[in-house]
Amino acid sequence: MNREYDIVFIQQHPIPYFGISSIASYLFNAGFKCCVLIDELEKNLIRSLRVIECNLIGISVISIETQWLQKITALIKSTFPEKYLIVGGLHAILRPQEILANTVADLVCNSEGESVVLNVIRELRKQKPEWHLVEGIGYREKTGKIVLNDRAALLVYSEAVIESRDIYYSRYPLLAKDATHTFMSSRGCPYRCSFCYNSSIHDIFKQKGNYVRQKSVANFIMELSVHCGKYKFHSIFFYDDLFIANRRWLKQFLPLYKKEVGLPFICTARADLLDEIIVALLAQAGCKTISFGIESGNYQLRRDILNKNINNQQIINAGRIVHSAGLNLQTTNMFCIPGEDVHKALETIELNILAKTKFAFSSFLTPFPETAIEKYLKQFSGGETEVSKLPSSFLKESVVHIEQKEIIKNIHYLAYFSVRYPCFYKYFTKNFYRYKILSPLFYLLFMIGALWRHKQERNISLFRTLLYVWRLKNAV
Ligand code: B12
Ligand code: SF4
Repeated sequence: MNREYDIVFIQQHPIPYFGISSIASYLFNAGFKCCVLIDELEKNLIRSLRVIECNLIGISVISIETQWLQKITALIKSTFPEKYLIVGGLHAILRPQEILANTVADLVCNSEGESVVLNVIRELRKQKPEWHLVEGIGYREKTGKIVLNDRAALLVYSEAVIESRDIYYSRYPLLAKDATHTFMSSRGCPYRCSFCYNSSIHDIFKQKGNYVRQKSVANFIMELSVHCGKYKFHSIFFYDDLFIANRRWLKQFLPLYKKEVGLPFICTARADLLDEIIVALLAQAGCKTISFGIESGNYQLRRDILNKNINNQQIINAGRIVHSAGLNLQTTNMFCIPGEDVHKALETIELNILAKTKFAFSSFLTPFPETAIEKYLKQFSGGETEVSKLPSSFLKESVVHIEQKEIIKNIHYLAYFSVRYPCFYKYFTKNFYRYKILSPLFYLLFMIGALWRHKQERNISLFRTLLYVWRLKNAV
């Protein structure tokens, strides 16, 4: 039997997306119906679409997914030429023109999707939609000319809307079985590290409200409690860009969280915002792991190239505070940064060891579209980042040209074990990192380290870890 919806969302990877969940909750609150199809979980996406009665299809995309987007839009449009296709997501916000130029989508959403999708649905109910009236979209005129309307105002969190992931779990119960569920209390981050989307997003929405927003404590506690009441899981990962950004909010939230929810959790932080008081509050509320970006062990690179002005001593102090409170420290690090040499790359391992990092995550610096680092690298290579040339994962390959790249790649592959076991660093890494021929072996070690880190951080069995990684194999 056909089911009727106002919009069906499509995404590539088998994980609940916060963006789609938020739009779905907003629509539900306004009396509209939607559902989601995950390409990697559907046996035959087109067949699934056939049994859904819906005039509007919305696809979510980040910059690394543009090839998938081209393929999927072409397939859907050739099968259902009468349906409207709207593309949203971070890449649509960053490069809306490019999406309309390179795909057969009818509309692009250059803003946050909540109010935009609502207005698009309403417009489609008119006999003749007037797309020039809808803020936050781009479209093609009959002549083929691409028109981008003004961006829509940023979402204001409403107490009436409780974000829910039922749209996912009703169709894919398997997703609800993850041991750790992720939540976001906020959008954006007040800082502008050059490699992060926050370095450009503030300017994009300059006239449209404050990009950094947080749900009220009451609303977020309600969201967590409703979710915990419905689904069984062991721990929470607060996936906010910077969970500890607002100290006052945190001081209200943490005691209530302990009382009403009480599950162990991991959260994101910045070394220069951590002190004994905040770490103690986090620990009392059930925090087990704090994650912050060291990025590079070299202060000049961190400050001048990455625009993260936190000095080594602040990082070491923060790490020690976390450690003394009995919590694990997880750090994010990057290699192949312009100006980096082997010596500076090794400093990254050494600073992590000094900060007593337990789980070091590392990747290659990747110039994602419209970030400040992309603009910086343009000066060397000329031209914008061609998204089709971005590596499908920033864990294996680097697109930045630096002299000692092949050796630095080895240091990255060995980073996890080097930080976790300083003896391994002293006796193995330091003796072998220069041998390019050993790269495949080091990459294998990197993958084993990544698995092990995931298992330990979430305190789950190896079997569950393998299942999770297998499911997300195309997204890591
Ligand atoms: C969760 C997450 C993931 C998830 C899900 C990604 C997703 N598409 O949502 C997974 C694990 C799959 C993932 C993977 C990767 N990620 Co990621 N991820 C995030 C993270 C932390 C949160 C995304 C999020 O939910 N944001 C909050 C919601 C509310 O915002 P939103 O998604 O933009 O949604 C709003 C609008 O875009 C719009 N919208 C969204 N979808 C749709 C659909 C329609 C139809 C419409 C109309 C509107 C619309 O409305 C939404 C609500 O307002 C972000 C950082 C961040 N804070 O955004 C990084 C981020 C998106 N990831 C990033 C990267 C680099 C990756 C990886 C490449 C990393 C890697 N492993 O190599 C991979 C890519 C995998 C692949 N091969 O495709 C970068 C992307 C840079 C870029 N320009 O694309 C980010 C920005 C991190 C960063 N700081 O730079 N990621
Ligand atoms: S502190 Fe983290 S989230 Fe904030 S801009 Fe820097 S990298 Fe992005």
